[in-house]
Amino acid sequence: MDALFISDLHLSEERPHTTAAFLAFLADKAVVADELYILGDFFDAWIGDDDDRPLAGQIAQALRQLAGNGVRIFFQHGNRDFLLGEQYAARCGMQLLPALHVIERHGHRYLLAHGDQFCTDDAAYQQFRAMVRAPAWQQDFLAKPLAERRAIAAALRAKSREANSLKAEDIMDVTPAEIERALQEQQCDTLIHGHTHRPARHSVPMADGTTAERVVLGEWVATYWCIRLSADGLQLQEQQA
Ligand code: LP5
Ligand code: MN
Repeated sequence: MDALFISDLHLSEERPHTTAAFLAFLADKAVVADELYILGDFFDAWIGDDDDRPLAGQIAQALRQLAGNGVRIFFQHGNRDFLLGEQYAARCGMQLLPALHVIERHGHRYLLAHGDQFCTDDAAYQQFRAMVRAPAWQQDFLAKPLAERRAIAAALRAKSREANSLKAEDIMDVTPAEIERALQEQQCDTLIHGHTHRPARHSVPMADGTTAERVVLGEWVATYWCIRLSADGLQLQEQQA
């Protein structure tokens, strides 16, 4: 049983090389896996399943083909594509997962998350997150014409970039106490997440004296990142696109 995990591709029309790298990844690595987990910020921005941009169609077709080859595909939302819905997931042949999801493999319990929920020192972001994850807010946003949604998303990106440039680096990383709490609550020994764009493997000392692990995926820019989980254990891999 081989599972692959990816996140933070930030697919967009402006980054055609990432789309090409993803299609190559599907044809080369994913097609021989059993499961593919996409852990958010797959798209750089998602404003609704009714967006008719060609990129959405191209990616849906590629994922559907992978699913047709028998690979099970799972998707967790990121802070850029939290509006990706059941309709688009069905077009891709993938299953949407909740913000925290546990899988058991080879005697370990793995907690999967995008990772933004652990950045609790970033109070401004958590406040923003609570607002845009509320169903009523989403209904209201999705009822707006596409052009208006596009303009709001672009304005928010600009605001976010400006806000980030003023935030300290460690505020935008995960809060260690949140990691320990989540692992403890879900009774897991490994956490896999993305979002911070700080790919690494970290040991996490737990209150009960055991040591858990936190494995962080990287952003797909010049190289791409994936985690492979097999009977041999877990590997964090970086590859030239
Ligand atoms: O994304 P990134 O890496 O720049 O920074 C994130 C956090 N920012 C975000 C905001 C997104 O970038 C916005 C883009 C969304 C695109 C698709 C949206 C479609 C729906 C649009 C509806 C909202 O997630 C950033 C974190 C950083 O990660 C590290 O963790 O710090 O958080 C922020 O920048 C939030 C700011 O601190 C506060 C933003 C205030 C904006 C309030 C305006 C509300 C107006 C609502 C308009 C309808
Ligand atoms: Mn993110």
